[in-house]
Amino acid sequence: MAELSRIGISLEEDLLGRFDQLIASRGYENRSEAFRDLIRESLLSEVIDSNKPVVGTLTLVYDHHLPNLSQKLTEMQHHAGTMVLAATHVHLDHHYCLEVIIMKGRSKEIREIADRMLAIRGVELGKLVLTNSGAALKSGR
Ligand code: NI
Repeated sequence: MAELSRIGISLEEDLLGRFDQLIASRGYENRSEAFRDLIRESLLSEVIDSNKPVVGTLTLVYDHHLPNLSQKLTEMQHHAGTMVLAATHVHLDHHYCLEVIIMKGRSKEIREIADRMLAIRGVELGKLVLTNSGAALKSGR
């Protein structure tokens, strides 16, 4: 673990009270870990908005009875080439399939691919989560 620095923060009592309630409801055991996570999140959003490579996890739920839908999604993944690291398919029930597609690349390109997949008729739910290894947060790379 990296060397720790101690800092003091001044906050309005009311704000601190609300923060303590929030972190307790999320299961944090102390403020330090909650602050660290908030800082990491802010730094990560900077990385994501930059041109640096990130990892995207796209979750899709779609009706596989619609003609050509599965093939269309597969074709788009082949078209994205090496950006797609892995894809997992789960048959949810008689109608619906869940697919999780893990991609690596620039956030703009990952968002474009995700938006195109989400816009296809028959894709009923979906969400893209962008993240990275955290290495870029530590060293500023
Ligand atoms: Ni399926």
